[in-house]
Formats: sequence, structure tokens, C-alpha cells
Amino acid sequence: MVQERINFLRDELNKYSYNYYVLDNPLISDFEYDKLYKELEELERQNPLFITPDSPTQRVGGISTGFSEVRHKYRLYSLDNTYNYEELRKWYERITKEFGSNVELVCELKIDGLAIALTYHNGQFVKGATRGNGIVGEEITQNLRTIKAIPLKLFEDADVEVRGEIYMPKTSFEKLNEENLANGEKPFANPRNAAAGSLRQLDSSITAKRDLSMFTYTPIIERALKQPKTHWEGIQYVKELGFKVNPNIRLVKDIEGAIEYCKEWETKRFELDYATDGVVIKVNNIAYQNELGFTSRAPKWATAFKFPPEEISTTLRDIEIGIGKTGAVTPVAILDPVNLAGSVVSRASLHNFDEIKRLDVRIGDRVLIKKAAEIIPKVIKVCDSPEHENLPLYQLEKTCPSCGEPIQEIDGEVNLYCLNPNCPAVLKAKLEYWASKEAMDIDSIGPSVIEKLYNLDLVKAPIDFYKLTVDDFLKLDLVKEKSANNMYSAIQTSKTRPLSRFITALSIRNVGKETAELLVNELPTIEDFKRVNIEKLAEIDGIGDKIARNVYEFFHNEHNLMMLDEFEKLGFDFTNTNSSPKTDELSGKTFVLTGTLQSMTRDEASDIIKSKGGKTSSSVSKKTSFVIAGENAGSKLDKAQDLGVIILNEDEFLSMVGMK
Ligand code: 0OX
Repeated sequence: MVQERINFLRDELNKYSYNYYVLDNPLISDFEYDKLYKELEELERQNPLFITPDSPTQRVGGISTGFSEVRHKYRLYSLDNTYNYEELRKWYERITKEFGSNVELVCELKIDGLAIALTYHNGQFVKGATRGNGIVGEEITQNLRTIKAIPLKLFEDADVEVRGEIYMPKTSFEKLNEENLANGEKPFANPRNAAAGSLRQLDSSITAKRDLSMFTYTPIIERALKQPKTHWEGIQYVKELGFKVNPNIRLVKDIEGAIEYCKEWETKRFELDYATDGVVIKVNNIAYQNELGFTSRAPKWATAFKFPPEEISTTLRDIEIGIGKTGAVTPVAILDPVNLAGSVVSRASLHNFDEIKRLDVRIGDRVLIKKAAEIIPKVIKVCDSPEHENLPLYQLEKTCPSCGEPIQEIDGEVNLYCLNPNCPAVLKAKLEYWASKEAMDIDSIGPSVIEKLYNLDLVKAPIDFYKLTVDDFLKLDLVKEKSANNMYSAIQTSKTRPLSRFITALSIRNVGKETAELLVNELPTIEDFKRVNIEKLAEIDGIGDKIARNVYEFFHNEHNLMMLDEFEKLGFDFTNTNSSPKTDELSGKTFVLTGTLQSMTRDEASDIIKSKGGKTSSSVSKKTSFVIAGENAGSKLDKAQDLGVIILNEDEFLSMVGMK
């Protein structure tokens, strides 16, 4: 009896949830749903043996300690893309050459979310993973189970893998950001980041509270009642199995039909409550797809038309001067707030003062701003207007807004600098960089804590972090015992970071993470840094004269040497070079990475090389063993060709390191 009631409630609730979240067709009120849900919850509590994994009460799991890596059964390929209709026609021509004219195409909106893969066994959801690099992703099954548009059980007892895009509706994103701001938390930059942040929660009850959904777009049917012969049929079939599919998908006769679809959605997309960044066009016939196959990174049977990057005009109200950790002065445009690509923008990059001169930007101008792939928008031009000529020319600041010292030029550098070593803006920027992920990675010490510590005269230089007591943190407003303890121990932990991190954190001009690693490879102890001369430094592969001089000067400055001694006395472990590779198969080989890689970032590729005993360098020379060239590789690729250095594409590199 009870079991029957439990089964009945479960099936009813699943039906209502499916209608609401997948079909967007509510059948009952929230109140009625909640009433049935509570009844089921109570019955299950009394009869736990009758709980099944597909019960709506079983969507939220526990807290996990981390996400494990999973190798995808089928690789998740990338997509070739274009901003241009002519290229779409050329792509189609190559296809019709093989199969005759009138090859049917399927057009889908390209959802700007996170690609994931879901595995179903005997109709049950068993595993969900992020795309990762397309070969290996992260297992996030627990979190995906909380998403109501993802069925826990299919309408058929089938074995399938589906891919799709997880997204957060624009309205939910705005609401979440309002809540974050009200709670003093950082807002997300856009719905995509909000969805990604929600999926990366270790506590699945947090993911469950976020309004996430999923559109399914790739069915891989391993065992089921039907085996679709076209992509269109496949999409209809996954709908029958219980998945949510974007309603705006369209079957067209040829490329002109697809172009019409792109034109239509270029403007209509702003009416949608989810972010889209283009149209995916796929050959409908699966036999044709199989014949066309894949390039090293993408299917030949699909391509993406990307919507042009959004641009919008607004008024430039002011130009603020930012001062970086090396004293570099960077101008930032302060704008009348405008909505651009789904987020409100009130600041934009102006790069440097040469750029201001080139664009002839004047305060009060109407300017065009653009957001492409990068998150920070930039000013791209001044809009024509009769007022422009009457506005005063922008006058370069002569003194640093933070310390009042003169702003200066440095030979051979585009940037201008504040060279006052005691400038508060420079000191704070150095402290922020010291604590950042890239450098000493002191979790919980962010810019606002640093501002407070600085203003209370508790920290003026990185060494001061290590003299703080728990009581010092309690002097900061809003800081309670628990977070004071956390901050204190995060600082202590950072003492054990490898030497390359410490060298990075020092903010030596032109010495970033990668250069610091090159240096530590050759100079494994801090004593080596103190002893080495300029000539020896400049001989290190990837280290030019300028960097050699900066490093030498840093380690021959009396104040800096005293500071290093102090670090050592405070218990810093400079012996941790962390350069011992896991294997030595690439030992003696130097790699230069150039262009955009598809399956990983350049930093990740560089980590792989180092873990196998190889070295990376930022410039190509005769000593370079291999250049790995990604998309849009530029002058480094040309130089490699000139010097006869071996050039690898991404796939060749992946094969070399055993990842393909
Ligand atoms: C999307 C989307 C992404 C099929 C072969 C490579 C990509 N973001 O909406 N990818 C695909 O297709 C795969 N379709 C989509 N609709």
C-alpha cells in the first residue's frame, strides 16, 4: 500500500516536473506540487527501503571533496566557426561536391553555456561530466542531478550518451547577482560564468538553488528501440526519451536556408531569456556525417556562424588612471553605464596613452565600445559628432594620482610609469599580486582585505603579511575569529610555495610566472640568484637582455637582499624548487607555444611539458626543439619556419605526450 502510494507520488511529481522544466508547460500550481512533494518526502522518511534513485527527493546529494577526472568515451570535438556568410557557402560547396546539391542542414542556436556529456545506462542517468579538453573532463554527476531539465530516468530503457549546454536564464542571472551584491559577494560577469560557478560547487545543495537548465543537442544512441538516420530524427528521438531540446531548431534545404536562419536570429536572439553567440549548422544525413568525418579538432559536417561581437555607443565621462604593481600607468575609460552583451558596463580599457592619442579620445566624447571574446570591454573608436572638435584635447596626467610624483617614460617601453617605490598604489598592487593565485596563492586575502590592512598600517610590504597575528586580523571590521584564523593559516601555508612562485611574486619588471619558471630551472636556489651575473642570465633560453638586467638589479639591491634574509628567517622554504618532473621523456627539449589551442590553455600545455621534464620558452631561437602552433599563430610560427624548427599542431603534440 505505502509502496504503491510512494510510486504513484514519484511518478506524478516526475510528470509535473517534466512538463514544467522540459516542456515549459506547467500542469499544476507550485502550491499543489509542494504539497505532494512533502507527502512523498514524509513517506520516504518512514519507509527508506522504497526510495528509488529517480525520486524527485533524490536530486540533491551530499558534499563532495573534489571532482575526479573522467576520460570521455567519445571525444567532444570543437567547432570551426566563421563570422562570414561567404565562408558558410564555401563550406557547403565542399559538401555538395561530394554528395550533390540539396544536402539538407539542421540549424541550431548556439547556446552560450557549458558543454557537458551525460551517460545513461538502462535508461538511468549514471554519469555526467564537463567537456574539459574534449578528451578528459571532470565528473560532476551529483551537481547535474539537481538540474530538473536533466531526466534521472528516461522514458525508455536505453543506453545513450547525450551532449548539451548547461545555461542560466538571463533573468535568473540578474536575480542571483542582485542577491550576491546584497550579501557583499562578488557578482558574476555574465550568465555563462554564473552557470560555471554554480556547477563547480562542492555542495550540491548550492547548485540545486541555482536556476540551471540544459538544451540537448547531440544524441549518441548505443542501444535503443530506434536508430536515427538523420540528426533531425535524432533530436526528435531524444525529445521522446525525455530530454529538453531548444524549440528554435530548424531543418533547411540548403545553405541559403541556413543563412536566412542566421539573419533572422541575429536580432531576434535578444528577445530570448538565454545567451546565444551564434548558429550551429549541421549536415542532417548521418551517413554523410560519417563519410565527412573530422579534422584534428572539429567535425567537417558541422560549422558555426558566430554573431558579430556586440558594439554599443556611450558617453566617456572621465579617464581614470590605474597604477599597476610595476608602477605602469594604465588609463581606464569611465562610461555612462550601458548594457552590452548581457552585462552592464561602466568601465572599459583604453590600453595606454598612445592609444588615447591614436583614437583622439576626449572626455565628453561619444565612444563605441566592444566586447568580443574577452570579458573586459574596450573603447574602439570615437563616434563622429560635431561636438568632438569643441571638446578639449585629453591632457596627459603629469603626476601620479596616488603619490603625486611625476609620471615618467622608460626607454623602449610603451607604458608610462610612476617610479616612486613608496607609492601607495604601487605598494597595494604589489601586495595584491603577492597574494594572487598566480603568485603565492593566499586564499582569503583579496583586494579589500589588503586595503584594510594597508590603511591600518599593518601591511606595507609582502614581508609584513608574515608578521601578522590572528589578533591583527580581528582589528579589521567584519572579521570574526573563524575568518581571522583562516587568513592567518593561509598566510603561513604560503611559506611553502615553490621558489618559482616566490620569484613570480616579487613583481620584478617583465618577470611573470613563465619567466620565473625558466629562471628557477637554471637557478634552483635563492643563493644562485644572488650570485649569477648578467651575462649568465642572458644566456638562459627565453631570457633577454632587458629581463637579465632587471633580475640582476633586483638581486643586487641592498634593501632587497635584506628583505630576502628576513624571509628566510621567517621560515620560508626556498629549497622547494618543485622542478622535479614526474617523467623525463621530454628532458632536454624546449617548446614554444603560440596561437590558441583548442583543447587546453597554453598554461596547461606548459604544465604537461614540464611534468615530462621539458622546458618552455616564450621566444623562438635555434635552440628551440619544437614550436606548438595553435590557431592564429603569428610571428613565432614564421620565425620557426625560417629557422627550420620542427612545428607541431595541437594533435601532434597531444600524441607526443600520450594524450591522444
Ligand atoms: C551549442 C552547440 C554546441 C556537434 C559537433 C561539434 C559540436 N552551443 O548550442 N555544439 C553543437 O554541436 C556539436 N551544437 C550546439 N547546438
